[in-house]
Amino acid sequence: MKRIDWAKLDAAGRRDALARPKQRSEANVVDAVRAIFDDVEARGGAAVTEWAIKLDGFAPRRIAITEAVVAEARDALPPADTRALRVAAENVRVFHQATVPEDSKSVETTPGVSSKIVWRPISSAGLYAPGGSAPLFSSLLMLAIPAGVAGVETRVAVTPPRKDGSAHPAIILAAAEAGLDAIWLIGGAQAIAAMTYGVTLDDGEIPACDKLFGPGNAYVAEAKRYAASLPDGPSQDMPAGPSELLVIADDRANPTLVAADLLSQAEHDADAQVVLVSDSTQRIDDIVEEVEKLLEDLPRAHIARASLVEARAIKVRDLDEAVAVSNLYGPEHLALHVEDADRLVPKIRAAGAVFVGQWAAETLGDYAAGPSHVLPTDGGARTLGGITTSSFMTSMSVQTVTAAGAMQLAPVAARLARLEGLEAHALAAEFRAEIQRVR
Ligand code: HSO
Ligand code: ZN
Repeated sequence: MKRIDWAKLDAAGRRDALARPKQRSEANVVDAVRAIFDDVEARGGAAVTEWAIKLDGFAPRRIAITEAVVAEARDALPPADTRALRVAAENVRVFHQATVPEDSKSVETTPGVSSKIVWRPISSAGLYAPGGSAPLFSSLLMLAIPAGVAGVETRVAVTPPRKDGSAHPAIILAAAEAGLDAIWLIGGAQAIAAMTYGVTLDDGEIPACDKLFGPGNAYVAEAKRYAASLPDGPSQDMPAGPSELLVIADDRANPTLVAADLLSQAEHDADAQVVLVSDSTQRIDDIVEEVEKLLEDLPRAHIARASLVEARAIKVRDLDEAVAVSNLYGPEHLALHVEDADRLVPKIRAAGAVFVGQWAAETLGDYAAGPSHVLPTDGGARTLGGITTSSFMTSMSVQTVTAAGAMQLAPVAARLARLEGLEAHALAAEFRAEIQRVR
């Protein structure tokens, strides 16, 4: 871990200390994604199949989530795994059902002029669950369940095939828990291109989706970004790159718990971003020592070590300064290992998810607390929230006007229209008043 004394840095030094390394959107990634998209646009399903075989070794496969398929997946796992998955799914469902955005009250701004905001589900959502070195069936739950609760009619779920071309049984069970009727085994930019243009494949159709969701590697992130830039293309949820965790620890923080939390994100990815901020040099020393100790027995220590090369331990003056550092960084996850952690929450302005106090392990949130773990990275949390049911919905204003309301507001609108030089606008307002006067 790099040790940093915040007090010794000037503004530029502080910015550098919190900078995320540039690793994505490198020219080769951009070019590769462009080539795939251009090919899929021109040749459709044939291109998708060829790219999938070339890059992952297998043609895209649709697995229907039938009773037989689910039973087979269940048999392949210990019953305790199936039960744990069910508990997680249930918590995610309950949380999202309770947090569906509600239509606003109707607001009368002028007598007879009333408006409200109403929410509607989007029609189709493309859901990407990453594969890579670990099958992230949890990400499938965290996307597909909120989408289902929001009422999205068409949920298209994709995930890369395993090395042998199959799906992990937990992916099948997660799809079943989320009520999906199928999951497509296809990953990478080719999967995103398929959901962007809509393609016909040997196993059926992947429809063009209105919005694309989910974390992924550099190619997937660039593919989503590119898809969203296309005229009439799908929108995307957020930049979701390698995992990030910032821990604020005071001098009473438990070094083992903090170290375990830091390693839990470092083990995701060599590019994972881990930041420790503390007002106690002694505690930083204890935590760094504990990290080394725990690393010895971790199966993914090589990945965690690679991530820790870029990790930072920042000494600050006090906890207010720690919060300021965190707000500047805007971490995907923020863990508060401090006494009376509740006290800090009102000061936090930028984080995808906040874990309050030593019992709130990020791991609990990653799997089973309820809120979605699909969250913005790369500083996105400064302006964007993570996935909620509202991510799968859109809102619109509904404006209702009585004759009396039109009479009263028409002169105001007409004047402003003429001020902007828009005569037809002015007439559209004034006619409303005039037809009432002649009646
Ligand atoms: N921490 C990841 C989510 C995850 N953790 C999936 C375990 N599995 C999101 O940044
Ligand atoms: Zn995680």
